[in-house]
Amino acid sequence: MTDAIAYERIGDIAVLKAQNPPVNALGIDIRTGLLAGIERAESEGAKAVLIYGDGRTYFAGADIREFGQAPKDPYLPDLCNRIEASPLIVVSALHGTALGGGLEVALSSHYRVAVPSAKMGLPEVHLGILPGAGGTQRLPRVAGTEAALEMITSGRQVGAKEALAAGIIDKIAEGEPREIGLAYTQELLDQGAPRRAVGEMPAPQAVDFDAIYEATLKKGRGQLSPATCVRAVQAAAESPSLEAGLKRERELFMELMNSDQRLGLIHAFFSERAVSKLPELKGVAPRDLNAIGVIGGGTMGAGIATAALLAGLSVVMLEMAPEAAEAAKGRIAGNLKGALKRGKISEDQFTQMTEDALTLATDYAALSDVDLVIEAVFEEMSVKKEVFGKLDAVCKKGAILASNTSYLDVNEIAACTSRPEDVIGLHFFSPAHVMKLLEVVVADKTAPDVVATGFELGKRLKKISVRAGVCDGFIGNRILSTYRKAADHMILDGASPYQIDKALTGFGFAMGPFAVADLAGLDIGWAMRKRKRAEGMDPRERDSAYVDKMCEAGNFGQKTGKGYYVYEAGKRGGTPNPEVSDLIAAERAEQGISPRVFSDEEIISRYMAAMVNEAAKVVGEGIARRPLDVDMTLLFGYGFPRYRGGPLKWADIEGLDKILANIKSYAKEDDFFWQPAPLLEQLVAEGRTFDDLNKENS
Ligand code: T1G
Repeated sequence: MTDAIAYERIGDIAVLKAQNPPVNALGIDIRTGLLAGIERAESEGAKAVLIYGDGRTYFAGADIREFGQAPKDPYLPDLCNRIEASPLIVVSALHGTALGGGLEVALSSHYRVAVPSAKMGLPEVHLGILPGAGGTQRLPRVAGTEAALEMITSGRQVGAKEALAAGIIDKIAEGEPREIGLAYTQELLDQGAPRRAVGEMPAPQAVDFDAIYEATLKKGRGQLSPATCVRAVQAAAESPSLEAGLKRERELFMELMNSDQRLGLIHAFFSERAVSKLPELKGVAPRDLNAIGVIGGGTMGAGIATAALLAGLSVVMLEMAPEAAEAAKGRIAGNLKGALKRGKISEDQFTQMTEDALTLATDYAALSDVDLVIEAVFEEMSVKKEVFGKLDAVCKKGAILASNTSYLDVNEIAACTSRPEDVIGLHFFSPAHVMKLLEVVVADKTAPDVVATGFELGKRLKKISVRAGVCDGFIGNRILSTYRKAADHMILDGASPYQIDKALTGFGFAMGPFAVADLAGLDIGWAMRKRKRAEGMDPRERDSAYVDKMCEAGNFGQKTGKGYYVYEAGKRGGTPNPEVSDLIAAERAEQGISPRVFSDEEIISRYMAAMVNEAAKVVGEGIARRPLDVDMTLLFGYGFPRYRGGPLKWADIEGLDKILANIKSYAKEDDFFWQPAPLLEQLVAEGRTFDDLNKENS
């Protein structure tokens, strides 16, 4: 026996308790312990076996950290078959989250009881794989084909009630898993209940698997695992035996296990958890965080206030005039009504948030007692300085002064206060109560406990918080402006915005850069180009004015009904705006450019090379601490396809030497834009990867 599984005998029942915190992952020690426990129970004449998990949960799946290593015997699929084949009745008592291989162990047990709060599911699709220990064969046998297909292709967790109704579990009981497990097992023994192997149940009904496969593939936008799951469940319905179905499941599992998408999605899984863990914050306690102030009740300010209210914080919303404050409240109430409609909050909670937790104010004095203030006013340095000057005068000692600026220099903002150590950037993404990303922008003098409080706020708001240093555009917007430029250059040289958007949605992005520009508003980019031109651009930098002409004509994208695309009321998406092609043709003629043909492959290579190169500069300069910080920023703030793991994970898989070679060949046309990042050249020269840096800096 291993320590991972404790063996105990209670009467006729052999009790196997899993003790592998934090989530009883089914690593080698657990698997070895389970097999030894079953064999011991059988050899010592027990009549039944009870399996349950110590701590916060039943098995939450295979040990993902073992993926990619040489598999060790006993293998999970074999262990599940062995449990099911036991002559004793085997009972699993579920609590916490019985997920993936965990639910598969439960399904190979003969009976399942759960506490009311238990959740269960087969989320393997989210890791780019499929349930590989019999889940695609056993779940449809107990829950039916459609229900199993929905659970497996979505990876959704279901609650105990829904699981009972679906036939996944047999009983719900209040109490500790050990107690309800023992009671139920004894009840079964007293009733003389038979062994009941799910695998011996009739094969599930066949459905139109081809149609479901095609629909799932389309919905996956290039992600393979959900559609591959359909083929595995199809094997359950169409195979002559369980063994044959399990064999097909294994083949499909290995196909996905050996895929780049599996690498990308598992990188995303662990990076999502690592990104808010900074070595420099070890042992640094955050400051108190109960009441916050928000200045500016526009879309961003109202979204930030909404996120804070939903997280249980009290909010003082400061506006310049009562009407503006009421309008802000209206926006916040509108956001909260959305949460009410989706059942995220109750009517009472809605009222409590809008009437008690939210306070409107027009006088800065109302902010004198809050723990943290977030400024979300007009993106102009002089306005920011005026606001921070006033905050410095009224806020209590120890209050944190944060700016939601998306570009401006947080050091310069901090310098206009007497307490730069209490100033930080908290860059939310619109809509702020929906978008998961939060850039925590650390200025030169920001105190460690202020940084820790920024991350604490992110955790409370259920954000993915990423530490960023101060530079123009921090991590995300800086990299965005570079790959956007690469796209603009391709348009000047012959590509069309629509071909570029199509190539990148084919690559997995939810939207292409030009559809995104229309969504965000073309006036934002216009203001930025005007600011840059006023500051003076390097003459070697390529520029194009055709978009400015669209803006001068009042076409700002979705909000004006026309931009790169034309938008009809009530219709999703837009159709290409014919005026754009004319403007581009005129621009090329003016710049004396003869357009050439671009393949989708070249468009993606150039776009991604620009993104990876700038990201390598951002990491090289320490603006981002680790490559995974960049990956999470692009995943949660810029629609980068999760199954590719992020631009730097993608680059590792693609091959850094290949990307550097591309950059060097593009530099022959434009050596001002295509300057290889020193870090990229260093990694290629040393034969190292961005993942090596992640490991060295975590
Ligand atoms: N393996 C290894 N480590 C795991 C793990 C797992 N399955 N699940 C969680 N952890 C670590 C996690 O990295 C973190 O570590 C800590 O536990 C707490 O997790 C054949 C092959 C269970 C709902 O996909 O969804 O079975 O950061 O911060 O928010 O079919 O973790 O502290 O060092 O997320 O309370 C299928 C994955 C595997 C479930 C808990 N199972 N886990 O959430 O805590 S594939 C999954 C989760 C499989 C078979 C196949 C969540 C959770 P650290 P946490 P949480």
